[in-house]
Amino acid sequence: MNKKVGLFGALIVFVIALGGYFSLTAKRAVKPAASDAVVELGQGESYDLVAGFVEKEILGGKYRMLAYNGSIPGPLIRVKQGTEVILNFRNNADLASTVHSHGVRLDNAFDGVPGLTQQPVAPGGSFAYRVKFPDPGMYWYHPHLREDYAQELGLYGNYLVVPADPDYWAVVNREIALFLDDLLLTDGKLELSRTKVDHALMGRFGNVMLINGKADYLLAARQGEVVRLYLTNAANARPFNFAITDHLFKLVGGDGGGYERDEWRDSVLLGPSERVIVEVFFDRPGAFTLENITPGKTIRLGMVNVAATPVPPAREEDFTSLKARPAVSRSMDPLRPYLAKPPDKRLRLSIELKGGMAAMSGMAQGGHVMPDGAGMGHSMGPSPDGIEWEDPDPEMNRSSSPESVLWKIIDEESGKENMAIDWRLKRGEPVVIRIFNDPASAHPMQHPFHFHGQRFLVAARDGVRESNLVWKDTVLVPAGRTVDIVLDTTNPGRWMAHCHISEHLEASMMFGFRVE
Ligand SMILES: [Cu+2]
Repeated sequence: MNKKVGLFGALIVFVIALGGYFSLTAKRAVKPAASDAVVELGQGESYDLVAGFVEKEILGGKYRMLAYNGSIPGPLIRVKQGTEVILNFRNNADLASTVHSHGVRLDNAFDGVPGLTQQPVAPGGSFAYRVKFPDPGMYWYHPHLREDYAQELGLYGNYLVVPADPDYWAVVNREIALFLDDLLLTDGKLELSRTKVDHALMGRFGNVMLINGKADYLLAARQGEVVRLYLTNAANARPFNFAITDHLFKLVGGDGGGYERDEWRDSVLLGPSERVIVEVFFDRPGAFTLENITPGKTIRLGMVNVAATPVPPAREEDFTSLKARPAVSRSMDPLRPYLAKPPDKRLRLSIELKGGMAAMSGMAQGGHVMPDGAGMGHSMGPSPDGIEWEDPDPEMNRSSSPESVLWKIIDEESGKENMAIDWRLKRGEPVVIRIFNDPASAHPMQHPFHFHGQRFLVAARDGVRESNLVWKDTVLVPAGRTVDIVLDTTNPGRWMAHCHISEHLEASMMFGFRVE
C-alpha cells in the first residue's frame, strides 16, 4: 500500500490508535469510528479501501455503523488532476457491495455498477478499481448496491481533485470538505434492514443532522480567514439549502469543478449527491450557525466558532473579487450550439402505486401542488417550490416498499420505462435531454437525476436559459419542473442514469445507456 499520509492523517492515526485502546478496554468487536482522515495519492499509487463495521457515537448513543477504513466519512482521497490510482477494495461488511466513483469520468469497467460493469463483491471479497481523474473538483465514492442501507450507515467518502492549473481557484487560507447527511433514529434506535427496503415513497429522511458524521459538528476558524468549503450531500433523500448565519457565500464551483464566473449567494441548494463549492470570509469573531434553511423552518446543522486571533495573511482582497474561469468556458464551447436546440430525448418522471399504497394515497389526495401553490390541505406533496424538504407522512413512507411503489422514468419517444430504456448514443455527439417531473403523478416530489460516466450542462430550467454554467453530473428536478440538459457523450461504455434518492433507485428509478 503506497500512501502518503499528511499531517492531518498523522493526527488521525493517533486518534485511531486511541480508539483501538478504548475498544479493547470496552471488549467490543468493532472499533469506534474515526473521521477527517486525508490520504494523498500520486500517479499509479494504490490504496486499500476496506468497508467494515464500526461503533459510532451519536448524541450519546452507540450505533453499529459501516465505514471505509474505520472512518465516517471515509478517508478524503486527494489527487492531482490527470492522476490515475488503484483502489483495492475489500468488503468486510455483511452484504455484497461495490465502489462507485460518483461523477468521475473513469473507464467503464471500474464504475462499480453490479450486474452492468462488475459482479457484486460478496462479504469477504475484493475488487481492484483503476480510477482516473480527468476533471478538477470534488467527487465522492459510495456503494452502488443497497445505498439505502450501506451508504446510510456510513459508506461514503470524497475525492478532492486538485486542478492542474494553479490559478484555477482563488488563494484561500484553508480548504475544508463537509459531508451533509442525516440519520433516522426511532426512539434512539437505528432501524435499517439488510434484507428489506422501506421508505420507498419519499426516501428516508433523517431526524438527526450530520456534518462529517457528527451530530454536533464544530468548525474552528480564526478572524480574517477565508475558507473554501467543499460540500457534498450524502443524504438518502434530504435536500439541503446550506447557509452560515451572517455570512455571504462566494459560489465558485459545483459537481464538476468551477463555475464560469463566481457569484454571491446567501445560501446554496444541494440535492442528494450534488456538490457545491463556496468560499466564505470569517471577518469577525463569534459563534455562527451552519444551517439548512427551508421554507418551513431553519434546521441547525452545526456551528462555526471564529476566534478573535487574526490569521496572517489576510485574504480579504482575494475574497471580495469575483473570479472568471475562461478555461472552464472554453471547455464548454463544443456544447454551446446545443444549449438552445430542441430536445433529442424526453424523459418524464412519474410513479405507480400498488395495492394498499394506492388506496392510502387515494385517501390522502388533495395534497397535490396547485399551480398557485395552494391546496396543500393534507401533508402529502411538496411545497410550492416543488421540493419536499421533510418527510410529509412518515408512517405511510415507512410502510412503503419497492413492492408497493414503482418509481418511473419514462422515455416519451418509445414509451419504455426504466431498465427497458436502452439508449445508444454516439461518442462525441452531444444529446439534448428534457427531463420533466410530472406534477400530476400520484406523488410528485423532487428527484436528483444522475448520469454515470459523463458530464453535462444544464441548458435551461422551465425554458429559462442558464447564464453561468458549471459541469454537472446530477441535477435536482423539482416536482412540476422541466430541466433541459446537454449530455457530453465523451466516455464509451454501458452506463446508468438514475434518481439519486437511494430508495427511489431501489424502487426501479433507473435506466441504462450506451456510449459507442
Ligand atoms: Cu427520485
